[in-house]
Amino acid sequence: MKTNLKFILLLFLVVSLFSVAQNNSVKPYGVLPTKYQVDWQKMEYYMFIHFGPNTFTNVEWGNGKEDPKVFNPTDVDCRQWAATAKAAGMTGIIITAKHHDGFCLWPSKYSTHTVRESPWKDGKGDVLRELSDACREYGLKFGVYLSPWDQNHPDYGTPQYNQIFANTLNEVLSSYGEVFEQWFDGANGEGHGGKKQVYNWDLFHETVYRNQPQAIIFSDVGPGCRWMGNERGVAGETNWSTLNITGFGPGRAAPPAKILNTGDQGGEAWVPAETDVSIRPGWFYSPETNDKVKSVEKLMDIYYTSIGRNSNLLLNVPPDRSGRIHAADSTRLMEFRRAREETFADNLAIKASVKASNTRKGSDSWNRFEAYNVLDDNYDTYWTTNDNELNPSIEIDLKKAQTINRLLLQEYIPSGQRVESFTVKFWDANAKAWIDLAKETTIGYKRILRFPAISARKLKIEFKALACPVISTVGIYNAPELIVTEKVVDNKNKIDIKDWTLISPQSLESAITNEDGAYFLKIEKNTPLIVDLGNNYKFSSFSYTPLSKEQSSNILKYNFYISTDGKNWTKLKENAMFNNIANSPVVQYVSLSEEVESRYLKLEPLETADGGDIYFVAGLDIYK
Ligand code: FUL
Repeated sequence: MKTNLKFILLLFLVVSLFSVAQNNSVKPYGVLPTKYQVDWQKMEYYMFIHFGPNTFTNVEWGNGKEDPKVFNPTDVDCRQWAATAKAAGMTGIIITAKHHDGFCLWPSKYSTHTVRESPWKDGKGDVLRELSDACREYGLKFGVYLSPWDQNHPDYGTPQYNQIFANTLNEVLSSYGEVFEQWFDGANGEGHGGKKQVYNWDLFHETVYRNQPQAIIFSDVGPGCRWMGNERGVAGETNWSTLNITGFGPGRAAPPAKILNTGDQGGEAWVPAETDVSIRPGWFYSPETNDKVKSVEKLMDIYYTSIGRNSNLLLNVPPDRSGRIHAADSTRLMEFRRAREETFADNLAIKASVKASNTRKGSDSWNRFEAYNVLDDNYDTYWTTNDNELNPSIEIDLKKAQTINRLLLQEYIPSGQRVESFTVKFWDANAKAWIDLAKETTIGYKRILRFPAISARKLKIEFKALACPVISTVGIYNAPELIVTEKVVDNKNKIDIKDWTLISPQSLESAITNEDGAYFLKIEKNTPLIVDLGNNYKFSSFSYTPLSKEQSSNILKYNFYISTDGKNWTKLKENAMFNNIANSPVVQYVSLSEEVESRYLKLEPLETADGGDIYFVAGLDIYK
């Protein structure tokens, strides 16, 4: 009996070894994505929703002390969000179930700061229920953002809070069906009692996987996918899906933003990049930004610098105060979809022929590793070479000279990320020579190159790979010029002030700086900015424009004063904060509690975003 079993096992082993040899399958290289990570990467483009008390208060970070009654949308319509996402060509929606203010968009058992305490639907509403149902109805995947930083919870900053947060997570992840992505914000500030929390990430991760084994966990360092280092939508041109994670963690323990932007070649874990960026200047809705929705050109740019650079795109579209996606945003999303469709409508590669410098031999009667596999629409068919071919090339013949300006490449990532660099050349029929068109580095799941239109019949792509390349797709396009449909409307409420003078610092000339074509003031931190508007003006909000570069010496904490005579000052904001300015240095709008009248403005910096002793000002404006 025993011998029989051994014999059967041996036979099985021989047969399977034989079939591996016959198949001549590609050996995977380096760390690999899980099946769930491959499925996630194929989702490419999905919606972020920031919604909560901040929607109503014009701030980016609430402080947890807001009255839950401020959350009072008149017409929440999650089906409209889902219909918009679907029509925009998106594959899912991730919602801020709980942001840093601690407010829960569902009636959580573990908090007293939730929709239940708000007037919305007489406290009987549940945004997560409505949205998860709507996602199912529209065939979208559903994901949640939960901030461990909680400025409302009385236990934040104590050892018991970690378990409370795990319970909160458990509640969400067991109540609303399948969750494709769990978004963990690394922000870790002070809570109620002025204390910070040491997060128990192991406990949080275990809670996610127990409920949702397939969920992709986002954080600065994964494990499912990673932040790509900025909120501008620009992933690294070189972008490895692999990252060294030992010794690093989310938030302050994260690797430098530069590393998150490019990943690590040969990194120890598969942690692909996700690009999160907002369609408006801020993450939350504000009426001030209705005319600042990103243009189609900007969104197309972001498409190329995210999805076109081996990253998924999580585009934030914040619902307005009624609880619906504003027409300005949904119109733009549809224009963006049209622009993508027009760009990629006609893949000239489909009608082309291709030959490779080397092709791996398969066992099948048709060779499943042939180069023509790169020309079809099927991601799961690919061209590959013999194991020792690290510098092979393919030549594509378009059959006649064609005008082209885009090239799309995809590696078959279940076999790992293998291409280190590649060169694209085109055949110049007059010169009778191959001319260099582009020299680039990584490909990964998807890489799209833009270049000025050329006329070419033949293209050659030369690869330099760490292991024989496995190329799933080559697409060649002639993208039409973008027709810009939007008009840039000036902010109607902005007060135009012509005859202003600078009182402090004393000289404008000594403070002004020009870097990369942008003018801004560079001032010592203990010198306040004082402006004489020349006349008295009535206004009810102001804005500070920082230098638009992450982690700069922009103002983080400040006092703001007004005066009619330049001597007696009224302090309107004390120890206030331009939240999230380090990662997202966009114009900061500040509403005042009532309309005021003043001739002089004083902005007194208390702390800068990088802790430095100077601060930058690119603009200070007032609004009706
Ligand atoms: C950041 C947060 O601090 C912002 O408010 C926003 O939620 C963004 C997506 O992540 O870390």
